[in-house]
Amino acid sequence: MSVFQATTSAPVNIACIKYWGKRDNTLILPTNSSLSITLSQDHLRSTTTARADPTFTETTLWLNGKVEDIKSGGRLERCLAQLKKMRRERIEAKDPNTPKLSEWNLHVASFNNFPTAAGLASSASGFAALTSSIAALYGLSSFDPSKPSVSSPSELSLVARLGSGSACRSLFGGFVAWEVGSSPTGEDSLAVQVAPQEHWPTMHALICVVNDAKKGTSSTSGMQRTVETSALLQHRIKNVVPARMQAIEKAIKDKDFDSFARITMADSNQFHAVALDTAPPIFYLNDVSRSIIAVVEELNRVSYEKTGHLVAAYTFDAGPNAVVYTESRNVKQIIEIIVRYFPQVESSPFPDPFNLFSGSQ
Ligand code: 2P0
Repeated sequence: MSVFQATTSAPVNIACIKYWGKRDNTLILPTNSSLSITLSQDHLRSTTTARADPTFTETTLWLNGKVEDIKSGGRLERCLAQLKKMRRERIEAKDPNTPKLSEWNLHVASFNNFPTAAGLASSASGFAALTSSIAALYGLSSFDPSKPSVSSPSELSLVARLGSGSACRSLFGGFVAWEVGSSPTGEDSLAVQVAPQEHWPTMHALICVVNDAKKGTSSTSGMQRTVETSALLQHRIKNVVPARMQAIEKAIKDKDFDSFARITMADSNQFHAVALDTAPPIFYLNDVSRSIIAVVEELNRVSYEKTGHLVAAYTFDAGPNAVVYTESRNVKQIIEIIVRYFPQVESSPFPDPFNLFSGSQ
């Protein structure tokens, strides 16, 4: 008897231009474009196995070994419905002999190798891995380069987006834009690769785990409150992000680290300003986060005076953890400095544990 099962994994992505705000909460359509780097090493990944079987009495999802509720009309159900529709239309309708997997229940098991919901983009890798594993199970994506794929990564990014906005960017490696789109039905709000990882292989991301506890305000509810209450968000959407998207894409194409770093830090700071401009205000950074900003700013000031160039760029998502982008030649120096100023928890003067590991992007 045939077994219908597929396992894929997807990494976390870290945004340089932040997504914060939806214009459609059901279809997950953003208020602005965003751009991220997908991490390429094994530290921060979700791995998902999907299996279809006619004997399964219901569809079940396990997240890190625990059964998750599948809410009726919820995000997961919308992703599954879309993948089933693609399977029906693109495969089963064309070949009457092919098994009708779209009619069978699924068992889906997903594992994160890092803390869930700690501002480390677990929903991004999670929904990207879920989408790609079911797409592989359904024959929508081909792992054999000699066979044409019946769906492109950008098309699958539309499905992952229905699960979690930032997930659409984890369908690609390297440097990835999520285009805001203008259609009310969302078909042009998809991810595209700006450049593959090999384009700028010296770019590294240092992940500084300031606190791996579950975050206080979820991104979903936080950004909704921001859309409802922040005047600064409207300025950001109209007057800031479009020019920044163009400028950072150019910086990436030119491998211009100075411009990349300035834009990335400015956008992280504006995102946190917008969070603060929300009523009631949202605080994601803590004292350790702010100290990391001070250290990187000072490093860049000294480096700029000496060489005319910057050495590092910090960015923070919806939590206190820092990601520091730097190029290969500066990784050792940056790690040494961070560990000197933020010793590991045993001897740390700070209340929060501080762990650091590095990976190339
Ligand atoms: C980003 N974040 O661009 C930004 C920066 C957090 C700060 O994408 O509601 O978990 O599932 O679409 O994708 C977090 O938002 O929110 C996020 P939903 P998501 O990476």
